[in-house]
Amino acid sequence: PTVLVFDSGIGGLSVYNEIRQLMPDLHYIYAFDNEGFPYGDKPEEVIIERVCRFVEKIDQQYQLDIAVIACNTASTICLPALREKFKFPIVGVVPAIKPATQLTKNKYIGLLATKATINRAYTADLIKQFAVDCQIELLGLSELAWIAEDKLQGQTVDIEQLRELMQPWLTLPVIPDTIILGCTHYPFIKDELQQVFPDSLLIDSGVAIGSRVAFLLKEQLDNLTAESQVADNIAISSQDNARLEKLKLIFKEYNLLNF
Ligand code: DGN
Repeated sequence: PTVLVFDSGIGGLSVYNEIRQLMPDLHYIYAFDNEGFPYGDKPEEVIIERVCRFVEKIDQQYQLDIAVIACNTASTICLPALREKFKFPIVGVVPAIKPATQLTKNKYIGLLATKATINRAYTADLIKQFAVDCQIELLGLSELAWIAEDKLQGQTVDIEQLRELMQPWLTLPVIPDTIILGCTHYPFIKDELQQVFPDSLLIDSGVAIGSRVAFLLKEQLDNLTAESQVADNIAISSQDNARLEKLKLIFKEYNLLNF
């Protein structure tokens, strides 16, 4: 089966990693809209239009069996439009609010995401549905996704800058014991965020998404044979630019070729 993992940037690689660990023999296409990155500051209609167009183009070329929108900012707005347009299953990645409510001990949760994800009605609904008995602190930041992209390209993360950005939480009388990484870029700076919040549990949606994809592809997976020929995994971007040169090396590490 052919699996598309889509993000605005390279954050979705954190989700791709989890899925591929579970199902190494599928055909993966990692596609990212680097021309539109970051999505966090874009109007909703623009994101819906870009994501639908991108997925359509890739489906025409590769006949997808499933698409994972490995971007919270896009998933919290695009899923209805995508599900209407395409017949194959669409898996969204949205903030792990439900798991957080099961893990928190002091019923105090932090949600870290892009400003757009923080402001979405979808996110408010998740909170209303699952976190009624918890208090939730929301923090929307534009900078963190960039910091994660830069780290993947070899730059060291400036912990002092992270501390500055986290001031709204570091000055709280009590810090949430469970912090949701509500953007797929953030698992890449988890170690650094853990240094800033040493006593909090940091969680993301990656593993749950892997299981969801396995569940949806169950029939096809059962029919996979040793002879099933799998084409190379590939990475596709919307724009060629200087940043891509470095990315090519990263993609090799992720077993993504033909870039
Ligand atoms: N990786 C995306 C997310 O999960 O929301 C957002 C990155 C961005 O476009 N700012």
